[in-house]
Amino acid sequence: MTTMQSAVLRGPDPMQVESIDLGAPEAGEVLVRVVACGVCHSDLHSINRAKSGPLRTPVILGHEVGGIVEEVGPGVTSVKAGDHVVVAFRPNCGQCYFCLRGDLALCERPDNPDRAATGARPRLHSSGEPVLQGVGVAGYSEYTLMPERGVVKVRDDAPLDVVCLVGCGVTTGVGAAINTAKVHAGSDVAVIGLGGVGLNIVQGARLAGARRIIAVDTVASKGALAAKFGATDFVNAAEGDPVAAVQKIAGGYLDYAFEAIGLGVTVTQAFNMVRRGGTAVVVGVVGQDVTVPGLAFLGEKKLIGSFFGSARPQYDIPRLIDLYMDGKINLDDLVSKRRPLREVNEAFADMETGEVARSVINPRG
Ligand code: CND
Ligand code: ZN
Repeated sequence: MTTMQSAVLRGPDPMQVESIDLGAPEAGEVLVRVVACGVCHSDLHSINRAKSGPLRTPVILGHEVGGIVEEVGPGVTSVKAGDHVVVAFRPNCGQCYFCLRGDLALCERPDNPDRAATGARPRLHSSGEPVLQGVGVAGYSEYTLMPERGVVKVRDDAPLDVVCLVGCGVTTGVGAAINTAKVHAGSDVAVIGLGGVGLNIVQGARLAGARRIIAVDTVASKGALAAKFGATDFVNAAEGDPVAAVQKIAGGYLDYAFEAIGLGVTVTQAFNMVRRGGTAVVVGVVGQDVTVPGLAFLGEKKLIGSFFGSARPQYDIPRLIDLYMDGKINLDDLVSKRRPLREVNEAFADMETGEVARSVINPRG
């Protein structure tokens, strides 16, 4: 049994740092010492769901983890103590219909360590009370316990407090452009919402050889930031209709538009930005119905979703880290702020201003 410090969400109130008990790794499990955990908007969605009621608590959030293997349970062969790893928050089973088809992000039976929610025995406790692993990880903690398929060994020379972001935002964003949409060279692209996810869609489109990449946000400072990731133009959506503004820059409609916020209204904007035959990709977590003009489907417009960048984590995560180490993608400018665990609530307050790309939490800071 290990006792660790974790930021625990118990309902509508801010997270509090508490002592949490964690069992030793069992068969097929890996105990990871968390070096750094990024702050993703999906956790803000969870915090907001806790405020309005439907989220099960107590829960430890945080799913963008870079860490070092502390101990492995019986039968684990792909990693050993001391290995550097990035956590893949949706471990895939490798056996279901979707895994066999190669669509690992769609795995039907993720071996999710959110065990109390799935009926299995919970692994984290607070004075005997079970605590959930939010999005299956619990990264705002000194340690996390993952199934083997939920950790990916990465090269030792990559800084874990940067490449932790490959655990969600980078893989989700770059993957949405390259794996899901398969942006083609020379195409015109818009990205609506320039947080940690949207900025990575921008650089995914750049890697794919897009001609124009029009970045859209309501926060003016995001324009200069998006340029560092390959955006060719910026539209401030606070200053008027972004669909008309994007079309003016592009001289017409686009081939691809990505929504990376999680709002119905911006999904509609993305759909209206693309030309006949074009593709609007919803990456944001949209908790509401979406309205689009039905006749546009006669023009063979496509409206598609993207989950975790349609990634195959064991393949995509090391490859993205190589691209970073070779200077081909920019991760350094994603880290706007570093904070200790006790400031995790302030990191979410920063996110709500829209000014930061990503904050990174150091659980031992
Ligand atoms: P973050 O909050 O960092 O960024 C959102 C950005 O959108 C900010 O820059 C805002 O200023 C901007 N914005 C807000 N409203 C508007 C608007 N009306 N028009 C233009 N810009 C606006 O969020 P993030 O990048 O961490 O996450 C973005 C979404 O992606 C969010 O819904 C998150 O839950 C989701 C996501 C999806 C997946 C997946 O697998 N599909 C994985 N991780 C996160
Ligand atoms: Zn995320």
